[in-house]
Amino acid sequence: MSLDNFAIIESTLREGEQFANAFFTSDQKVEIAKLLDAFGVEYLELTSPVASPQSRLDIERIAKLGLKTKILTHVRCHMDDARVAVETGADGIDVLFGTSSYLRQFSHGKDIAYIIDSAQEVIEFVKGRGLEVRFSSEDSFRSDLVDLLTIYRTVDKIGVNRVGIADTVGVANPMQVYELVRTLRGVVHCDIEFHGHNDTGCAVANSYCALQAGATHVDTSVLGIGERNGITPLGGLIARMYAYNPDLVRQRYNLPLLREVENFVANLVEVDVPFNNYITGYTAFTHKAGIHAKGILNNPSTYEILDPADFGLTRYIHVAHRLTGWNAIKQRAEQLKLNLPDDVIKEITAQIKALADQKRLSLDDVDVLLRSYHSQSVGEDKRDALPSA
Ligand code: HCA
Ligand code: CU
Repeated sequence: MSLDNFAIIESTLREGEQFANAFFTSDQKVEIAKLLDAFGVEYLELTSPVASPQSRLDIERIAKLGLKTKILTHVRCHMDDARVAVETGADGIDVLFGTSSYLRQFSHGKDIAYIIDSAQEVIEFVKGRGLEVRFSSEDSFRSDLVDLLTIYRTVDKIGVNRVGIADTVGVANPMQVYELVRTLRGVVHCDIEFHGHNDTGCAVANSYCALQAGATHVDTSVLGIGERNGITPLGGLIARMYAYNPDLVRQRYNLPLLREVENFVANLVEVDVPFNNYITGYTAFTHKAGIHAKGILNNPSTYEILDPADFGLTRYIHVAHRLTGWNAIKQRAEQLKLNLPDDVIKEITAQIKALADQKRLSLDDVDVLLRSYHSQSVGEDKRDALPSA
């Protein structure tokens, strides 16, 4: 399986609903679903229909919208839930079981034979209804490897479409993810999904390593919202995949919509988009040091692996500070349509650096200086041109 065949399972409307500040009305869910569909994600995962009556109605409503993206709902690996889930109109059901010793001991207390029996019943039932079914084990990285592989091998034989590995507590590192997915790839024939929490900042790297090791599906949410500090952010995964294959990402996704969907969700859950957010952060395309500015002006690829124009964004060169360089100042003069020779630009740059050693400068300060030099030089030109008395 090649990295180019990855699919995004966008879980803002499931994992994202588990974010502390999340409350989405039915209309807001529809709006998020439509935006993500227009963006081009392959799947949307929606909160379990047994979570609440409105959750069930919302799946039914979204499933009827006729979106291009496939609709999944997410339930416990239990017939009570599966019976309701198959009636919602969803295209597929993601089922989940806790296999870690913590969950077996402190949560549901079930043994592996019981897990396999329930999985078999649920998978056969969902498949019998003609729907796609995924089986995933919660807290996979703190589960016994032999147990895990036994369960996955069995569900693969039963005919599950996909098995899922979940780093529920965000404990895994990229090499561990690679190892586990690689091992699993040798054991099952079905697709493999990765769901990674971001407690130690590894979610994007872990997702990418999962794909490198043969996973086919990655779970994301807008801005990474979810339990605690969340999961793999959609924008982060997009940035990562773009770095790997820009053409593929440009073809598949409507990239300028990323900022729109992020702003929409940020607003609903009352958070700001972080300044250092992947792609859309306030400083994501801002260049500062003189050497960087010069490189960018000559060829943006010198310091940019992502082209802001692909995302409907623009780069910004920050010139008003002591790390500035004359190439950046010259560019600013040109933007202002002030024609000044290079030696004058260099003199102005020296002045800006001296001033910036004293205080924080604004772009206005730079502009005032450029303009005053310019009017001086124009004045001199005019004087030169005056007829001599
Ligand atoms: C949870 C469940 C889950 C499920 C992931 C999956 C997790 O909220 O605890 O279905 O693959 O992180 O384990 O989000
Ligand atoms: Cu999760």
